[in-house]
Amino acid sequence: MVISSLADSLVRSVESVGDRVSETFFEPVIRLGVTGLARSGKTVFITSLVANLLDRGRMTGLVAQQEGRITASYLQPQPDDTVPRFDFESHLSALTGPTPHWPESTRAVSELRLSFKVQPAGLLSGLQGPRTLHLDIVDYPGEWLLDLALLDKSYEDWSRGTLEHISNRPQAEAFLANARAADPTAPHDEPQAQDLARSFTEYLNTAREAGFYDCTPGRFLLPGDLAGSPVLTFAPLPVTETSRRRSLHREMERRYEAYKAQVVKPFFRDHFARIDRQIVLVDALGAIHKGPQTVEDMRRAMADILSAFRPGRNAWLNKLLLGKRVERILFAATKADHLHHLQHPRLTAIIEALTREARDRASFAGAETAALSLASLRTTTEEMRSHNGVELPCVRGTLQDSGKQAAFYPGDLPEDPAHLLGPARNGAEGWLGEDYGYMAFAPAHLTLNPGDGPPHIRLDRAAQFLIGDRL
Ligand SMILES: Nc1nc2c(ncn2[C@@H]2O[C@H](COP(=O)(O)OP(=O)(O)O)[C@@H](O)[C@H]2O)c(=O)[nH]1
Ligand SMILES: [Mg+2]
Repeated sequence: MVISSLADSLVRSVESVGDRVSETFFEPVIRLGVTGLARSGKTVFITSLVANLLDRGRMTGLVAQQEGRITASYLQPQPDDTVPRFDFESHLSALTGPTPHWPESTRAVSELRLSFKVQPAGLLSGLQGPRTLHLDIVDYPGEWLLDLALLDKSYEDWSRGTLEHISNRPQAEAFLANARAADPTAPHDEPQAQDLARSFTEYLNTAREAGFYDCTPGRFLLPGDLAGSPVLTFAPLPVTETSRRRSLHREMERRYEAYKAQVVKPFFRDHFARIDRQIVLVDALGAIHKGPQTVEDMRRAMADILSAFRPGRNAWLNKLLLGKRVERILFAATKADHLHHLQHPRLTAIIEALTREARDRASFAGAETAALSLASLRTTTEEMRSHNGVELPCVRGTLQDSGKQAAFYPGDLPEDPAHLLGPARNGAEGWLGEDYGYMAFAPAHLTLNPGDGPPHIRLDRAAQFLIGDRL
């Protein structure tokens, strides 16, 4: 059972503190990055993955598990003392406790170390004892990868591009009026700077809620402990020529540069550059429900996010990586428990098409890529229901809002993903045929058998792709 093995793993983690230092030198470590845009399902994914790697009854798709070679797995103190620990225990008890609920959203990077004792496979299996492998899982917001593009841009370029890009967005009206009213050549005035930054941040948040994904600088949305500091107190301004020292323009520029140097670069240096394997989570169903514009916007954001994995694109990053590559990247459509399994291949085809460009680039750069659809936590059961004489493949679960049970048919995803992505690319206002529904389900009450983690869909296949070759 999850709870007992949790207690057990905590005891073990205390025992093992003493020999941590020697371990790190001789025992291999895989750093797994978990990213995706806000609400794509990162926290739930890591929580369920770890729970299912501790109690592996539902992980038959993980070959080492199938072969009975994983003799133990346990949580350990993570190696990076300055990174917050991923709060696995609280998140798991939210999902699997007596009143199951979704964990609260997190706002920053966090990390967790899970270690395995594994019996070697093949010829060596009888000769060697078990070896130890550490899996460091790093959770970070996908929005932070979008900031990579800022490194190439001066404040003027960024301002011009941003103002142009958002000029037609109703969410940006208030900020744009503010920015137009400001005189960038006038002396810097802190209340005015704060006012501009505030209305720009408000724009970013409302745009994000309206379904736009291209909302950078990323840390404006998830400020964490930087909230209110000067590195987050700037905004794009209509600047034409260089202004005098101490002008609003020059101070905004200085802060923009500080954001790049003190927020963007440290993230890439301390976290991104050390990743060996990566999973990118995508809430494709949520975007499809919102409509073609959201789908297109998400496709672009994915392409931008993934260009970080394309070495050579950015000179600074290239130098930092020194030839190190992410070896494997998995693109996963999350929350597949909203669909009957008959529709899963179509969802997978959509995620493949959505990330196509990015996947091609990554594989040119030597990273192995794959796409699949998964549910980190399965909240539904499947059933067929007849409606006007047609049998519809539905899912049934507990509705998040009312707590009532309901059967749900989200609509028929097209066999050819181009039927969705084409109209999205061409700027269609709505889907031609049908609308795609979306229902928020609450996590189901669970009674887990000993040795089983929480129910999921294809989490084991994801784990096999990401770490299976090293077990
Ligand atoms: N039905 C279902 N919903 C999920 C699943 N994973 C995430 N969700 C939903 O998506 C929300 C955001 O997930 P979370 O992991 O917090 O996203 P994050 O912001 O990327 O960390 C959750 O609160 C759930 O409502 C899943 O496997 N199944
Ligand atoms: Mg999260």
